[in-house]
Amino acid sequence: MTAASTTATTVLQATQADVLQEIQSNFLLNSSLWVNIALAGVVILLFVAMGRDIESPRAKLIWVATMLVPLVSISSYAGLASGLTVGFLQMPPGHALAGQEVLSPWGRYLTWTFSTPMILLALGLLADTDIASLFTAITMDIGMCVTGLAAALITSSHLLRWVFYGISCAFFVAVLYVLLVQWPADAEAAGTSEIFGTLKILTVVLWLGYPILWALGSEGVALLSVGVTSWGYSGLDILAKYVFAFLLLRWVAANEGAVSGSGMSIGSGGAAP
Ligand code: RET
Repeated sequence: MTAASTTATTVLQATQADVLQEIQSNFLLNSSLWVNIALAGVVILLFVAMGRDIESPRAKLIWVATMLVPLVSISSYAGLASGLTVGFLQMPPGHALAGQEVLSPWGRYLTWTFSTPMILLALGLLADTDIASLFTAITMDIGMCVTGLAAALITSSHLLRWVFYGISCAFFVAVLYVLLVQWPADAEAAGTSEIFGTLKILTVVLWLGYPILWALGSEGVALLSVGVTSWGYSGLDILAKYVFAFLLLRWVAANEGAVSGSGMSIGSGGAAP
């Protein structure tokens, strides 16, 4: 075995304990994870309290979907902080960190597959959209997360990392189309356009930050360190998840009458044909 391949083998065989040690020795990275765990814990308790009087089925469904956002988040960040969903990857030739062992918090991309559909479900229910549109947004979003995970994990080819990044962006465009073009009309018809408009802008602006951060961070052109990238995602998460969910739940709790449908009307609802 050559010296280079011995190093590669060692890197790939890094144990969870090695990864944990690396995370804990990086204050910036470690703090970006624990701040979110603490915040998610507080937010979960707050949301339980805020939703205790909600009774109508559709409002309840919005509440459960919204509650799942910090619940997935606390699990996701605990996975990252323990080292379970973080690994060392050896970047392929052509990458700015080619040949180096780079710490990859891939668990983030995996758990977005579960949290972001909940955000879209809550928004779709708020807009009282139809099931085809809801299905489109959620499946395109899952496609975006899974191909984003692939882009982060590929170590065989630098080009293919960016090919998957491009595919993920294409899925993202479909999500943006539904959010910006289809659902505003549905929300208008449902009488929820004011709060929908606020949450739509918050979502679109913040979600655009994620692919930018990916491209600038160690997964992409490596202009930002792992710790700075992680704080970037943590900051975006705080706004895109907790602030978003708080605004939504506060509105639903105060305006339950406006979303008091059965919660089973999806499929027949939506804007005018
Ligand atoms: C990636 C990289 C590949 C290209 C694109 C991405 C988009 C990610 C987004 C993530 C949103 C996450 C949220 C999480 C909350 O729990 C995967 C970074 C387009 C938009 C809101």
